Amino acid sequence: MKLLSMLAAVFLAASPAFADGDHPMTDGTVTKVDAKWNKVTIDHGPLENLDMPAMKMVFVVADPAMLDGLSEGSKVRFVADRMNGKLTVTEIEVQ
Ligand SMILES: [Cu+2]
Repeated sequence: MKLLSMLAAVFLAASPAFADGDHPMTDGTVTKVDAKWNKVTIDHGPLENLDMPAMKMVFVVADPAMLDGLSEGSKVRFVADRMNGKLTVTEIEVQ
């Protein structure tokens, strides 16, 4: 039973239809990718879960692999949250 629910969780996480999760995804445009420091600068719309208005700012990424496929000018949808005190991208997809 445990294994089955784990598999279900993996399946749900991998399915774009469920990507919204707890937080709605926010639109943004990547303006800089910093692979050395696992950071990405995003010109983003309002982030309701962080009570943040639209702005351009630097985020840490939860997983360095998230930077693959991102480049200056990429249109993205993403979720950000505070992790260990740092504003961190927890999900991101290129439009
Ligand atoms: Cu911001």
